[in-house]
Amino acid sequence: WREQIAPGAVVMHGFVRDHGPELLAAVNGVIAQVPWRHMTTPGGHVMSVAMSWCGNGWSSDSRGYRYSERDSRSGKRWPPIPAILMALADEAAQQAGFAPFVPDSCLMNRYDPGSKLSLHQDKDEHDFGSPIVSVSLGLPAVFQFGGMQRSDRTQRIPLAHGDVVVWGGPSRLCFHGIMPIKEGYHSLVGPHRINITLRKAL
Ligand code: MD5
Ligand code: FE
Repeated sequence: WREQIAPGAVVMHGFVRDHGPELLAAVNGVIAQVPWRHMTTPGGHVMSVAMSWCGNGWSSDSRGYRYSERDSRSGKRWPPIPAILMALADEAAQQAGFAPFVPDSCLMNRYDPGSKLSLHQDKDEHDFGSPIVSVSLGLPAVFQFGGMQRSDRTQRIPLAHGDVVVWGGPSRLCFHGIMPIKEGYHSLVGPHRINITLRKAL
């Protein structure tokens, strides 16, 4: 079922529940080329979440965060976004009421038990008019969804394997995070949560 949790924010429960194997195959194809890595924040903290990406990639260093079409080490483009993810992003965005959505960046987060993502805003993209489409696979999570100020009160939203959330309109810049993932084992994904986000970054 579909649930609007705020203006522009729609949770599509189970939207991709029947497509786990194909989605994981797409993730693994990217991981073979861009292995999971723990990024260091501009503040010098190593993230508990492991990341990979395709389309425009993401980087973090002492100067801040940014998107880039090439790997600065090899000079090569990051791998393309798999077709199944482009199609899913467009379908979910349309059903949530957004115009055709053509993402140019796909970030993947792998959470192991205990991993978390502290409250933050996604504001390194150049285009805040486009939504972000987020896909949850594997272990469940509790999503924290706040307001435009870090200090605003947050709602806790459970997210399960196969859920898709579209974050657009006024929700695009809200503070959000992921509470520490509980121990567990998912029959398809194993002891992990994987989140895939599709974005228009550049
Ligand atoms: C996750 N990832 O579950 C989340 C899903 C990230 C990140 O937060 O930055 O990689 S995306 C949730 C999201 C995106 C954009 C806006 C809002 C939430 N929001 O306004 O709440 O790993
Ligand atoms: Fe985020």
